[in-house]
Amino acid sequence: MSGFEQMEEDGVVWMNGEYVDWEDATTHVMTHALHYGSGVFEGVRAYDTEKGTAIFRWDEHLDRLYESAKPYDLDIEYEPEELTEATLEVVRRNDLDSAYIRPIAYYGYDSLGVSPGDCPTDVVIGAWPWGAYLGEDALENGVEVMVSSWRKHASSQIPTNAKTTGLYVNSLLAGEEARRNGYTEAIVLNKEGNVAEGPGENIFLVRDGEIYTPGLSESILGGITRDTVITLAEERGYEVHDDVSISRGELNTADELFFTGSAAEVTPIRQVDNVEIGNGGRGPVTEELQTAFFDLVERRTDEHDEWFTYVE
Ligand code: PPE
Repeated sequence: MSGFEQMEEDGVVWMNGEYVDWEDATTHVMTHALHYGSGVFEGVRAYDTEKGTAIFRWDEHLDRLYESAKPYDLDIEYEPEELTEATLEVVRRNDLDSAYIRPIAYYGYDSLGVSPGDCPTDVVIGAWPWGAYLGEDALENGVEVMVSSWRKHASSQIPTNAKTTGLYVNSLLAGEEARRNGYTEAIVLNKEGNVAEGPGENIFLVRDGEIYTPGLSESILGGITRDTVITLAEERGYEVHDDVSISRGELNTADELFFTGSAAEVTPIRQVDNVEIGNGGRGPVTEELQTAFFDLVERRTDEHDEWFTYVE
Protein backbone atom coordinates (compact mmCIF):
# COMPACT_ATOMS: atom_id res chain seq x y z
CA MET A 1 0.00 0.00 0.00
CA SER A 2 1.55 3.22 -1.14
CA GLY A 3 0.54 6.71 -0.15
CA PHE A 4 0.61 6.50 3.64
CA GLU A 5 4.11 8.02 3.84
CA GLN A 6 2.75 11.31 2.50
CA MET A 7 -0.14 11.23 4.99
CA GLU A 8 2.12 10.55 7.96
CA GLU A 9 3.82 13.90 7.35
CA ASP A 10 0.82 16.17 7.83
CA GLY A 11 -2.33 14.26 6.90
CA VAL A 12 -5.66 14.57 8.69
CA VAL A 13 -8.51 12.13 9.19
CA TRP A 14 -12.13 12.95 10.02
CA MET A 15 -13.13 10.99 13.14
CA ASN A 16 -16.56 11.30 14.74
CA GLY A 17 -16.98 14.93 13.77
CA GLU A 18 -13.43 16.14 14.23
CA TYR A 19 -10.38 16.52 12.04
CA VAL A 20 -7.47 14.79 13.75
CA ASP A 21 -3.84 14.35 12.77
CA TRP A 22 -3.08 11.17 10.85
CA GLU A 23 -0.99 9.71 13.70
CA ASP A 24 -3.68 10.49 16.29
CA ALA A 25 -6.46 8.75 14.35
CA THR A 26 -6.35 5.69 16.61
CA THR A 27 -8.81 3.47 18.44
CA HIS A 28 -8.69 1.26 21.54
CA VAL A 29 -7.57 -2.36 21.12
CA MET A 30 -10.81 -3.50 22.76
CA THR A 31 -12.86 -1.93 19.95
CA HIS A 32 -15.71 -4.27 19.02
CA ALA A 33 -15.02 -4.18 15.27
CA LEU A 34 -11.40 -5.25 15.73
CA HIS A 35 -12.57 -8.45 17.42
CA TYR A 36 -15.67 -9.27 15.38
CA GLY A 37 -15.34 -7.53 12.02
CA SER A 38 -18.42 -5.44 12.79
CA GLY A 39 -17.79 -2.52 10.50
CA VAL A 40 -18.95 -1.34 7.10
CA PHE A 41 -16.90 0.69 4.69
CA GLU A 42 -16.52 2.19 1.26
CA GLY A 43 -13.71 2.65 -1.20
CA VAL A 44 -14.14 5.66 -3.45
CA ARG A 45 -11.87 7.43 -5.88
CA ALA A 46 -11.48 11.14 -6.50
CA TYR A 47 -9.89 11.96 -9.84
CA ASP A 48 -7.74 14.86 -10.93
CA THR A 49 -9.95 16.00 -13.79
CA GLU A 50 -9.87 18.79 -16.33
CA LYS A 51 -12.47 20.54 -14.15
CA GLY A 52 -10.60 20.06 -10.87
CA THR A 53 -10.69 17.25 -8.34
CA ALA A 54 -13.92 15.28 -8.51
CA ILE A 55 -15.25 12.38 -6.46
CA PHE A 56 -16.70 9.67 -8.66
CA ARG A 57 -20.20 8.44 -7.78
CA TRP A 58 -20.00 9.66 -4.20
CA ASP A 59 -23.78 9.56 -3.70
CA GLU A 60 -23.98 5.91 -4.66
CA HIS A 61 -21.09 5.01 -2.36
CA LEU A 62 -22.70 6.91 0.50
CA ASP A 63 -26.05 5.18 -0.09
CA ARG A 64 -24.30 1.82 -0.02
CA LEU A 65 -22.56 2.70 3.25
CA TYR A 66 -25.90 3.32 4.99
CA GLU A 67 -27.39 0.22 3.38
CA SER A 68 -24.46 -1.96 4.46
CA ALA A 69 -25.01 -0.77 8.05
CA LYS A 70 -28.65 -1.90 8.13
CA PRO A 71 -28.37 -5.66 8.72
CA TYR A 72 -25.96 -4.97 11.58
CA ASP A 73 -28.21 -2.39 13.23
CA LEU A 74 -25.26 -0.07 13.08
CA ASP A 75 -26.64 3.40 13.60
CA ILE A 76 -24.67 6.01 11.62
CA GLU A 77 -25.65 9.16 13.47
CA TYR A 78 -24.45 11.55 10.79
CA GLU A 79 -26.62 12.81 7.97
CA PRO A 80 -25.41 12.14 4.42
CA GLU A 81 -24.81 15.89 3.96
CA GLU A 82 -22.48 15.91 6.98
CA LEU A 83 -20.46 12.97 5.67
CA THR A 84 -20.27 14.58 2.24
CA GLU A 85 -19.00 17.84 3.66
CA ALA A 86 -16.49 15.96 5.85
CA THR A 87 -15.23 14.02 2.84
CA LEU A 88 -14.78 17.13 0.70
CA GLU A 89 -12.95 18.77 3.56
CA VAL A 90 -10.68 15.74 4.09
CA VAL A 91 -9.67 15.86 0.43
CA ARG A 92 -9.09 19.64 0.65
CA ARG A 93 -7.21 19.64 3.96
CA ASN A 94 -4.92 16.90 2.72
CA ASP A 95 -4.23 18.79 -0.46
CA LEU A 96 -5.03 15.77 -2.63
CA ASP A 97 -5.55 16.19 -6.38
CA SER A 98 -6.57 12.58 -6.73
CA ALA A 99 -7.33 10.26 -3.86
CA TYR A 100 -8.68 6.99 -2.63
CA ILE A 101 -11.28 7.78 0.01
CA ARG A 102 -12.11 5.34 2.77
CA PRO A 103 -15.22 6.02 4.85
CA ILE A 104 -15.77 3.43 7.59
CA ALA A 105 -18.42 3.02 10.31
CA TYR A 106 -17.96 0.41 13.01
CA TYR A 107 -18.93 -0.70 16.49
CA GLY A 108 -16.43 1.03 18.74
CA TYR A 109 -15.25 0.76 22.32
CA ASP A 110 -17.53 -0.01 25.25
CA SER A 111 -17.66 -3.72 25.97
CA LEU A 112 -16.72 -7.01 24.37
CA GLY A 113 -18.90 -10.03 23.69
CA VAL A 114 -20.46 -10.55 20.28
CA SER A 115 -23.52 -8.51 21.13
CA PRO A 116 -22.52 -4.89 20.49
CA GLY A 117 -24.53 -3.76 23.53
CA ASP A 118 -23.79 -0.08 24.11
CA CYS A 119 -20.79 0.13 21.78
CA PRO A 120 -20.92 3.44 19.93
CA THR A 121 -20.84 3.64 16.16
CA ASP A 122 -17.58 5.31 15.23
CA VAL A 123 -17.44 6.96 11.84
CA VAL A 124 -14.16 7.78 10.18
CA ILE A 125 -13.19 9.17 6.78
CA GLY A 126 -9.63 8.99 5.54
CA ALA A 127 -8.07 9.67 2.15
CA TRP A 128 -4.68 9.11 0.61
CA PRO A 129 -3.07 8.81 -2.83
CA TRP A 130 -3.44 5.31 -4.27
CA GLY A 131 -2.18 4.32 -7.70
CA ALA A 132 -3.32 1.43 -9.88
CA TYR A 133 -4.65 -1.35 -7.58
CA LEU A 134 -3.09 -4.25 -9.44
CA GLY A 135 -0.14 -2.25 -10.82
CA GLU A 136 0.23 0.20 -13.73
CA ASP A 137 1.26 -2.60 -16.07
CA ALA A 138 -1.95 -4.49 -15.23
CA LEU A 139 -4.17 -1.81 -16.75
CA GLU A 140 -2.44 -2.19 -20.08
CA ASN A 141 -1.39 -5.81 -20.24
CA GLY A 142 -3.81 -7.51 -17.88
CA VAL A 143 -3.29 -9.81 -14.92
CA GLU A 144 -2.80 -13.52 -14.43
CA VAL A 145 -5.34 -14.93 -12.03
CA MET A 146 -6.02 -18.17 -10.23
CA VAL A 147 -9.40 -19.65 -9.40
CA SER A 148 -9.20 -19.81 -5.64
CA SER A 149 -9.72 -22.99 -3.68
CA TRP A 150 -11.69 -20.85 -1.23
CA ARG A 151 -15.37 -20.27 -1.95
CA LYS A 152 -17.19 -17.05 -1.31
CA HIS A 153 -19.64 -16.96 1.61
CA ALA A 154 -23.16 -17.72 0.48
CA SER A 155 -25.62 -14.86 0.73
CA SER A 156 -27.63 -17.11 3.09
CA GLN A 157 -24.68 -17.07 5.51
CA ILE A 158 -23.83 -13.40 5.52
CA PRO A 159 -25.18 -10.46 3.52
CA THR A 160 -22.70 -10.42 0.67
CA ASN A 161 -24.27 -7.24 -0.75
CA ALA A 162 -23.16 -5.32 2.36
CA LYS A 163 -19.58 -4.08 2.32
CA THR A 164 -18.67 -5.41 5.76
CA THR A 165 -15.13 -5.42 7.11
CA GLY A 166 -15.38 -9.00 8.41
CA LEU A 167 -16.12 -10.33 4.92
CA TYR A 168 -12.65 -9.42 3.78
CA VAL A 169 -10.87 -12.28 5.55
CA ASN A 170 -12.28 -14.38 2.71
CA SER A 171 -10.76 -11.93 0.22
CA LEU A 172 -7.45 -12.07 2.08
CA LEU A 173 -7.37 -15.87 1.96
CA ALA A 174 -8.19 -16.01 -1.75
CA GLY A 175 -5.87 -13.20 -2.80
CA GLU A 176 -2.89 -14.37 -0.78
CA GLU A 177 -3.34 -17.95 -1.96
CA ALA A 178 -3.16 -16.65 -5.53
CA ARG A 179 -0.09 -14.49 -4.84
CA ARG A 180 1.70 -17.34 -3.04
CA ASN A 181 1.22 -19.30 -6.23
CA GLY A 182 2.68 -16.56 -8.40
CA TYR A 183 -0.57 -14.98 -9.66
CA THR A 184 -1.59 -11.35 -9.25
CA GLU A 185 -5.16 -11.92 -8.14
CA ALA A 186 -7.84 -14.55 -7.52
CA ILE A 187 -11.26 -15.34 -8.92
CA VAL A 188 -13.60 -16.65 -6.24
CA LEU A 189 -16.41 -19.10 -6.98
CA ASN A 190 -19.62 -19.02 -4.99
CA LYS A 191 -20.98 -21.89 -2.93
CA GLU A 192 -22.74 -23.29 -6.02
CA GLY A 193 -19.40 -23.37 -7.85
CA ASN A 194 -20.22 -20.55 -10.26
CA VAL A 195 -18.08 -17.49 -10.79
CA ALA A 196 -18.75 -14.82 -8.17
CA GLU A 197 -16.11 -12.09 -8.27
CA GLY A 198 -12.54 -11.20 -7.35
CA PRO A 199 -11.44 -10.58 -3.74
CA GLY A 200 -12.01 -6.84 -4.30
CA GLU A 201 -13.43 -6.69 -7.83
CA ASN A 202 -16.42 -7.68 -9.93
CA ILE A 203 -15.75 -9.69 -13.06
CA PHE A 204 -16.94 -9.35 -16.66
CA LEU A 205 -16.78 -11.78 -19.57
CA VAL A 206 -16.95 -10.99 -23.29
CA ARG A 207 -18.03 -13.62 -25.80
CA ASP A 208 -19.09 -13.19 -29.42
CA GLY A 209 -19.39 -9.43 -28.96
CA GLU A 210 -21.76 -9.65 -25.98
CA ILE A 211 -20.98 -8.90 -22.36
CA TYR A 212 -21.78 -11.02 -19.31
CA THR A 213 -21.39 -10.47 -15.58
CA PRO A 214 -22.67 -12.54 -12.64
CA GLY A 215 -26.06 -11.44 -11.32
CA LEU A 216 -26.58 -9.88 -7.91
CA SER A 217 -27.86 -13.19 -6.51
CA GLU A 218 -24.49 -14.89 -7.20
CA SER A 219 -23.06 -13.75 -3.79
CA ILE A 220 -21.37 -10.65 -5.15
CA LEU A 221 -21.07 -7.08 -4.03
CA GLY A 222 -23.18 -4.91 -6.31
CA GLY A 223 -20.26 -2.88 -7.53
CA ILE A 224 -20.64 0.75 -8.46
CA THR A 225 -17.94 0.36 -11.12
CA ARG A 226 -19.86 -2.70 -12.36
CA ASP A 227 -22.91 -0.48 -12.77
CA THR A 228 -20.81 2.20 -14.47
CA VAL A 229 -19.34 -0.26 -16.96
CA ILE A 230 -22.75 -1.78 -17.72
CA THR A 231 -24.05 1.71 -18.48
CA LEU A 232 -21.05 2.64 -20.65
CA ALA A 233 -21.29 -0.65 -22.55
CA GLU A 234 -25.03 -0.31 -23.19
CA GLU A 235 -24.54 3.26 -24.36
CA ARG A 236 -22.07 1.91 -26.90
CA GLY A 237 -24.60 -0.57 -28.20
CA TYR A 238 -23.44 -3.73 -26.44
CA GLU A 239 -25.85 -6.34 -25.22
CA VAL A 240 -25.07 -6.72 -21.51
CA HIS A 241 -26.29 -9.77 -19.60
CA ASP A 242 -25.98 -8.73 -15.96
CA ASP A 243 -28.19 -11.36 -14.38
CA VAL A 244 -26.49 -14.60 -15.32
CA SER A 245 -24.61 -17.48 -13.74
CA ILE A 246 -21.17 -18.07 -15.22
CA SER A 247 -19.63 -21.51 -14.87
CA ARG A 248 -15.93 -21.98 -14.24
CA GLY A 249 -15.35 -23.50 -17.65
CA GLU A 250 -16.78 -20.44 -19.38
CA LEU A 251 -13.82 -18.45 -18.05
CA ASN A 252 -11.44 -20.41 -20.24
CA THR A 253 -13.51 -20.10 -23.40
CA ALA A 254 -14.20 -16.37 -23.01
CA ASP A 255 -12.92 -14.00 -25.68
CA GLU A 256 -12.09 -11.48 -22.96
CA LEU A 257 -12.28 -11.14 -19.19
CA PHE A 258 -11.83 -8.10 -17.01
CA PHE A 259 -12.19 -6.93 -13.42
CA THR A 260 -13.94 -3.77 -12.26
CA GLY A 261 -13.77 -1.94 -8.95
CA SER A 262 -13.22 1.48 -7.45
CA ALA A 263 -9.66 0.48 -6.63
CA ALA A 264 -9.10 -1.84 -9.63
CA GLU A 265 -10.93 0.47 -12.10
CA VAL A 266 -11.07 -1.62 -15.33
CA THR A 267 -8.31 -4.24 -15.32
CA PRO A 268 -7.99 -6.85 -18.09
CA ILE A 269 -7.43 -10.51 -17.16
CA ARG A 270 -5.03 -12.19 -19.56
CA GLN A 271 -4.75 -15.68 -18.07
CA VAL A 272 -6.78 -17.90 -15.76
CA ASP A 273 -4.95 -20.82 -14.17
CA ASN A 274 -2.22 -20.47 -16.81
CA VAL A 275 -4.71 -20.72 -19.67
CA GLU A 276 -4.56 -17.74 -22.03
CA ILE A 277 -7.80 -15.83 -22.46
CA GLY A 278 -8.56 -14.69 -26.00
CA ASN A 279 -5.55 -12.93 -27.49
CA GLY A 280 -3.64 -13.30 -24.21
CA GLY A 281 -3.63 -9.57 -23.54
CA ARG A 282 -6.11 -6.71 -23.30
CA GLY A 283 -8.99 -7.51 -25.62
CA PRO A 284 -10.61 -4.92 -27.92
CA VAL A 285 -13.92 -4.65 -26.03
CA THR A 286 -12.07 -4.35 -22.73
CA GLU A 287 -9.88 -1.64 -24.23
CA GLU A 288 -12.88 0.27 -25.57
CA LEU A 289 -14.65 0.20 -22.20
CA GLN A 290 -11.49 0.96 -20.27
CA THR A 291 -10.85 4.00 -22.48
CA ALA A 292 -14.47 5.09 -22.04
CA PHE A 293 -14.10 4.66 -18.28
CA PHE A 294 -10.93 6.76 -17.98
CA ASP A 295 -12.30 9.41 -20.37
CA LEU A 296 -15.34 9.57 -18.10
CA VAL A 297 -13.61 9.72 -14.71
CA GLU A 298 -10.96 12.15 -15.86
CA ARG A 299 -13.74 14.27 -17.43
CA ARG A 300 -12.53 14.28 -21.01
CA THR A 301 -16.23 14.01 -21.82
CA ASP A 302 -19.29 15.86 -20.54
CA GLU A 303 -21.29 12.67 -20.18
CA HIS A 304 -22.74 11.78 -16.80
CA ASP A 305 -21.71 14.93 -14.99
CA GLU A 306 -24.33 13.90 -12.40
CA TRP A 307 -21.89 11.19 -11.26
CA PHE A 308 -19.30 13.72 -10.07
CA THR A 309 -18.97 15.71 -6.87
CA TYR A 310 -16.47 18.49 -7.41
CA VAL A 311 -14.21 19.25 -4.49
CA GLU A 312 -13.55 22.96 -5.10
N1 PPE B 1 -16.47 -6.93 -5.04
C1 PPE B 1 -15.76 -6.82 -3.90
C2 PPE B 1 -15.63 -7.99 -2.99
C3 PPE B 1 -15.16 -5.59 -3.59
O1 PPE B 1 -14.47 -5.47 -2.45
C4 PPE B 1 -15.27 -4.52 -4.48
C5 PPE B 1 -14.61 -3.20 -4.18
C6 PPE B 1 -16.03 -4.69 -5.66
C7 PPE B 1 -16.62 -5.92 -5.89
C8 PPE B 1 -16.26 -3.58 -6.63
O2 PPE B 1 -17.15 -2.63 -6.08
P1 PPE B 1 -17.08 -1.09 -6.49
O3 PPE B 1 -15.86 -0.52 -5.88
O4 PPE B 1 -18.33 -0.52 -5.92
O5 PPE B 1 -17.05 -1.03 -7.97
N2 PPE B 1 -13.43 -3.28 -3.41
C9 PPE B 1 -12.93 -2.12 -2.74
C10 PPE B 1 -11.85 -2.48 -1.73
C11 PPE B 1 -10.53 -2.86 -2.27
C12 PPE B 1 -9.51 -3.02 -1.15
O6 PPE B 1 -8.49 -3.69 -1.39
O7 PPE B 1 -9.70 -2.46 -0.06
C13 PPE B 1 -12.53 -1.02 -3.70
O8 PPE B 1 -12.37 -1.27 -4.89
O9 PPE B 1 -12.37 0.11 -3.25
